[in-house]
Amino acid sequence: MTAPADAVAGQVVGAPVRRKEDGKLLQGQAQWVDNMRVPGMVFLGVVRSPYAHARIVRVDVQPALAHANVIAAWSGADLVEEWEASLPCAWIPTEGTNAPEHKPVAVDMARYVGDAVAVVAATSRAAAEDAVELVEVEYEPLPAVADVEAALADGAPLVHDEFGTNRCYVWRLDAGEVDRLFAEAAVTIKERYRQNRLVPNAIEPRAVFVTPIPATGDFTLWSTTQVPHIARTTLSMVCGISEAKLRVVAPDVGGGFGSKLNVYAEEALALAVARKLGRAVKWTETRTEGYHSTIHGRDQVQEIELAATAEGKLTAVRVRLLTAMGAYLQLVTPGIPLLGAWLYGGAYDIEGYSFECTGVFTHTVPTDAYRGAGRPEATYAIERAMDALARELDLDPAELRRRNFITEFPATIASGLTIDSGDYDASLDVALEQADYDGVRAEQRARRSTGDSKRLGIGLSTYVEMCGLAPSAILGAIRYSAGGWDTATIRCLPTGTLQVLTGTSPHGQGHETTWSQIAAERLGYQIDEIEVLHGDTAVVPLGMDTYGSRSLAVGGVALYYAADRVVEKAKKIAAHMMEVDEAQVDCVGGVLQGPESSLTIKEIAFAAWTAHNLPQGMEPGLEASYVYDPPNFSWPAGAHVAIVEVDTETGNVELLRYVAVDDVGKVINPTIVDGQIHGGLAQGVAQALYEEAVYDDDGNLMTPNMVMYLVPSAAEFPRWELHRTETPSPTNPLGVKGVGETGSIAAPPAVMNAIVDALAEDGVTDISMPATPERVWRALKEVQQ
Ligand code: MCN
Repeated sequence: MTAPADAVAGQVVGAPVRRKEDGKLLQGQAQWVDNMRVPGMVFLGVVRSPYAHARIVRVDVQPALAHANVIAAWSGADLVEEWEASLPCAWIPTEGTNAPEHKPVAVDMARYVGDAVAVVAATSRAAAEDAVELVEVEYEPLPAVADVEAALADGAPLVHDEFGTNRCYVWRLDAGEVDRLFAEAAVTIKERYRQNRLVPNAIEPRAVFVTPIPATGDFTLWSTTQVPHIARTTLSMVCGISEAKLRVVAPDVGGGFGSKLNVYAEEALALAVARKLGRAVKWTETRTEGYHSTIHGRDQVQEIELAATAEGKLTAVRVRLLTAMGAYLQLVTPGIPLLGAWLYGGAYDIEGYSFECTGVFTHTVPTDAYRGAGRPEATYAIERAMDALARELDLDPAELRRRNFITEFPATIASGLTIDSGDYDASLDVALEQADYDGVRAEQRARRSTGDSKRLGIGLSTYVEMCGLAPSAILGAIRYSAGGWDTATIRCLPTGTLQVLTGTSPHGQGHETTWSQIAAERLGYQIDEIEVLHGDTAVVPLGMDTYGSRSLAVGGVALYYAADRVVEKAKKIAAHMMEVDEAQVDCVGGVLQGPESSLTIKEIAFAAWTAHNLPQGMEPGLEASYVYDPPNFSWPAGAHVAIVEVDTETGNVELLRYVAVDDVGKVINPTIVDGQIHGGLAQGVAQALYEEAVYDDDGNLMTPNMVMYLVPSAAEFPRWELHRTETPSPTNPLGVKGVGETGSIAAPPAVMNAIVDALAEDGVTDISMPATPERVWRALKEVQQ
């Protein structure tokens, strides 16, 4: 794909440049892991527990070995020597956290439906699938628990006997005199919400392909991962392979939404089997297998209390969470609720803050990062509670928000972090105007007065979130095991093209385009002259990958600073070539202007390559790198308005309109930003209206595929109405904030507030997500009794 004609140097940042990535995706030329083939490769099949909790009495792989196309098969016990460490959990929030050992294949006990108990290697995928059925496993089923509250009850079946409890950890954050503020408050409210468990549904299922070189002990692991760098470090530890001998490649990756921010059993397994057999190994999940083995999101019970004056000025917020870990701790499972821990006060100025989160083991698929990770949960609780408080005070929810917005920036919030910049009133102004708030309220009143069975509801969500993960020192303080920096290298090639190497690992976010825009503008290249390389530890050895809407605010800023270094060196060379003082050379849009002549960066790059005439002692070549550790998170915010029609006879909810006003600081590419918001909104509305992973009391996943788990399509959504306000972030020279998760963070409370707003006069004050017609209908029946 070529860039539009207007995408020339100096005008590129902020332009709606078409995505460079899309040509190969649309024309079937992408490189997917599952398409890779080499001679002699074998296919893995994983035998998974059908029980949520069962002792593994006996595993007999002999019947599978008798299959003509089966090469090998192993029980968990057969493989224990392969593991030098547990599958990684990089975030143990407290010293006393109960962190279980986590082997890629269970040995004595299966702890969730889907837990791996044996592995087969066969010459074709079909044979591997057949052989999985042939392995004989004798289980002793045990009682299971799938619900966080039931898991903490006396006598609940234990997920890990050795801890004597299902409590994983308790983490607290307290600021200000919360008890006093509650005691003195004119009004207090206490709400209880449930975060439905969600199944991430990336278009591309998970897959891993390992090619070993037995003679040298080298391995290349191709994975559908968001985190090739983290995978290399951690898998080398799990499998006891020198990190220098392990290359991890994330080729084209078809979405992840957090679910591929992980290091999975199957990746370790493929490595171990490749080592054992000395042959290439492939594993690709089926969708149903993925529902049972790829992490889930959310699953939390929330209790939130607000204290306020009679005028509706918030004084304190108190929060208690029970969060499902699932059966094991995956890469960042226990840390996910902590990513929301600072945000339960929302965009509001409060004095006292108390947060407590209890992580709870259940016999279910482990939870972990899913788009928004901790911030959708926080935003949901505070935004729903604000509407509850507005009802209590008989105030308009927009007015209540205005009375409480933080207005001075940078703002150190009660929970202790500092919001970089914002203008929350401005976003709300645009949102209310665009939604025609007063007009919709008038129509709502009119419908009520005529007793229309189709009620109108309008819901707000004035969110703020923290992304751009993250200052390494803060990550260290909250016991995350890695840094939050990222890297960029710019290599000016002699023939007038540019290579940009980034430590981020896009899987749908369009980094090749936006990184090209940043480099083009700084250095005077055309978009098509720039090649962005990523996702291969042999090409970009240092990086922290893509999640937490961090890539632009960290990796993109690293690129900006690397460009500074290129310019710095180019100036020296230009001054030398022009025979003037360096101070007399200026660089604008990649042109080095001296007093009498000018040179482009491309010309300097060629001169630096020939190295015929460089300043004394200067290294040849024009290339620079930068490792950037951000001084703060980035804090996008905005105001979203959902307008719904609720049919009181059937319980059906129709989302009529959705107006989203987002402030993500300066925008590099408005088309990509809009696309990111579209996707996030779709997932946020899906959480509110459609999606829920349901477990029965025995720990069986009752929604094990897309027939039972309702992933909406574009047909279910209205045309998203997107608008922007802009408060540049002062913490980075691009002025940018992240955008990748804003939609999924803001949307659920906007939609649910709209539904409750529609039914408030009927007496309905809460409906759990997803607001299915049945749930809405039942809520109405309950209040009518
Ligand atoms: N951008 C911009 N201007 C801004 C902010 C961002 O032009 N002010 C551009 C960036 O340059 C980048 C894109 O928007 O091209 C997203 O940037 P950013 O907000 O930094 O987010 P990341 O690139 O770090 O992506 C991670 C984020 C997360 S956490 C999830 S989950 C998510 C998401 O991105 N998963 C996605 N978006 C996704 N999009 C797709 N297609 N697939 C996924 O799995």
